[in-house]
Amino acid sequence: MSVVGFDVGFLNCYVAVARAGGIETVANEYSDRCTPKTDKGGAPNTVQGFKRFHGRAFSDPYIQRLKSSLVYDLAQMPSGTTGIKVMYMEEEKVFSIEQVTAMLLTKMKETAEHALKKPVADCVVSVPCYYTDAERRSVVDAAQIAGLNCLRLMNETTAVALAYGIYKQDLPAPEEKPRIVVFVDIGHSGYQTSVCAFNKGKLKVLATACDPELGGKDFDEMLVRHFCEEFGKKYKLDVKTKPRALVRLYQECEKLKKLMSANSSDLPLNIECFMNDIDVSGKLNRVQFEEMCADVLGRVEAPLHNLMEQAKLKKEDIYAVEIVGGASRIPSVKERISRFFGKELSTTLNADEAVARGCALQCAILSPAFKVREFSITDAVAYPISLKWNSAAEEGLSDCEVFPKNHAAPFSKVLTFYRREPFSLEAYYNDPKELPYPDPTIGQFVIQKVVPQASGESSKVKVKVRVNIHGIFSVSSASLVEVQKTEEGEEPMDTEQQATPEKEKEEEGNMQTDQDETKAQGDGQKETEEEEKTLPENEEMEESKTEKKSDQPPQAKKPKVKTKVLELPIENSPQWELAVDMLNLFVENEGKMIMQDKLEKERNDAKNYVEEYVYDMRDKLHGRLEKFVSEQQDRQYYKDTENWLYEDGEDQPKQQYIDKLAVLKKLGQPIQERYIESEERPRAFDDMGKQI
Ligand code: ATP
Ligand code: K
Ligand code: MG
Repeated sequence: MSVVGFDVGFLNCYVAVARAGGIETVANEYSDRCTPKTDKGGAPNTVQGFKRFHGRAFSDPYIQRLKSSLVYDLAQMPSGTTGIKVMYMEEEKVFSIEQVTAMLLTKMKETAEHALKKPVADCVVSVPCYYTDAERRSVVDAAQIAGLNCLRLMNETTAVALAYGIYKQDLPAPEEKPRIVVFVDIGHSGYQTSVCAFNKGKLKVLATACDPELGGKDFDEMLVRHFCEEFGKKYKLDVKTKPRALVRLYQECEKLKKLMSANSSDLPLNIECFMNDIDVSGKLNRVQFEEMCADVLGRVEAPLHNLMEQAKLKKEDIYAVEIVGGASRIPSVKERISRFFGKELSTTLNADEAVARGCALQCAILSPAFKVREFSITDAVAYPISLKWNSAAEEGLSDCEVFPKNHAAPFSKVLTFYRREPFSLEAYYNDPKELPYPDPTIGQFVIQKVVPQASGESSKVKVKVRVNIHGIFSVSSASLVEVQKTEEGEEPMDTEQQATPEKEKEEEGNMQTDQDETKAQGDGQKETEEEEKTLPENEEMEESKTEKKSDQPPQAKKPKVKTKVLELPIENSPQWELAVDMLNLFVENEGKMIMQDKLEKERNDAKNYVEEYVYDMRDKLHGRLEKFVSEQQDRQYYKDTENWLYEDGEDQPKQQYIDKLAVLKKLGQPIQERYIESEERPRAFDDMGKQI
């Protein structure tokens, strides 16, 4: 069984694999199966930067705003979600975001398989901690399309925290005051922070705060803007009109930005034949760079404030501030963070690899095949989640916050309703202004097959809601407690008292919790069970309690009654969920494309063999084999094949190359044989001579 972690970055992706000796990271590139389909020339030959299109409607203002700045075109999928126009096998196609990410994951999977020399299925995939449910579900689907078994979607900052904590020998004992560490990850597209409490063998995420739109790309943007202006004045060039030039300018500006992190002196930017055959040049130093990026830099502090406020921590409580992510290397970014906390920053983790390594470590913990140090990870809910439902008493909508912000995750809770018929629950994020996302809906969940008790009373329905190991909310199960008549034929009493004794505790409140998730997954993680104390304003519960009290005083003696628990079917309709038949189709298509890739690779290999053979023979035919060519047309045949490879032979079916190679070898063999014979003959005589 394989143990693999995937960091799917906006710009850079990393694969980490676990071996007996430890975790090893393998960088890799974006999938080149498809190329961007666009009428904007000069596009790169891979599709990149699509990480933020998961779980979003095509009409989402974020998507619409980004559309014009992309080097590829977007399209609306039949379901309303976002797709990408690409060229696949010289044909224009639209792939859904799940398919595009699946292609990337397929490539990363192959990289891992190559490193481990065995098939890979189990893995942990990173996502930004600010991803919503729809975004997360979309990534889980992508993993499935790629034939992966994603054991956990792991928040990037949590992966970093695990990579930090698991090897630390000096963490406070479980009963001691925890060590509080802040993690900052600034990548190309996003800025994430978290604050975690560490004790021996465990970490708990206390809070997270992010700016999903602040990253290295914003600094590139400022540089590009600056040089567009400068080249406009200096060379009278309108760079924005030439996409190819613009793409090159972005690349050069990114390089310049990186150089600037190590140098404070003037640095040159030169691009030959930039536009209209003009060479351009400019220069910049760090002070100027920081001036033009003042607005971007000004956004570094806000999430840190937010983080500390949520966790109700003071700067003195912070043991260390660990920074990772490529853009955390920018000196002025570091300075801002360091100044905020009033302390030196720690860079004990590998800035590029920490996320992938953390994911691989989590995969190792979850994998029964791998023995690692016990380490429990409690993550935090990123956005407060509420449920609303139609009140049974027809008094309109009721609602209740089931998971407040920063609530421990994974986590399950049980809600109790008293109903006579099927009912529906709507889950939503109750703080829309916090959401980097226009629609607060999480999904609709219909609890089906609810019937009244034989007595005509409402049935007690227990609904289990949870935030699972991927950080995704769901209504995971529902059951109805059916009260059966006693043998003596007595009418049963109120439901509260008929509960089995060990269940009684649960029913004190109408919301009860247990952290079954990790247990269900069998990952052996021990997490402290918590009891949820808050009672939601559940009218039904209140009503039925009052009813009960008036009908049957609780102190009445308990009759012998039997209860039966019936599992109820739930109809789940999460927002922007990929329909099952679509998912299956995508799985099938990915399989076909993997086959196609394989065929294409074999075809290429066959072509390469012809090429190699021809070039090898060309040299030899002019060298040591020269005098063994009896027929001049043989020599001509090699020449012709060489030309053919550049013309018709450029793009032929695999069999053509195999046949060609066979002919070449057939011609070449007698020549080689004559050569060997002439070489061996004198030697054979020598040997014979010695023998005599
Ligand atoms: P995200 O986390 O947003 O999905 P990512 O994981 O692909 O993106 P990283 O690989 O962490 O991003 O960081 C890439 C960014 O870091 C790029 O903008 C890159 O230019 C920038 N970067 C890398 N090295 C340096 C450096 N030495 N100085 C400044 N910026 C750098
Ligand atoms: K990365
Ligand atoms: Mg990253």
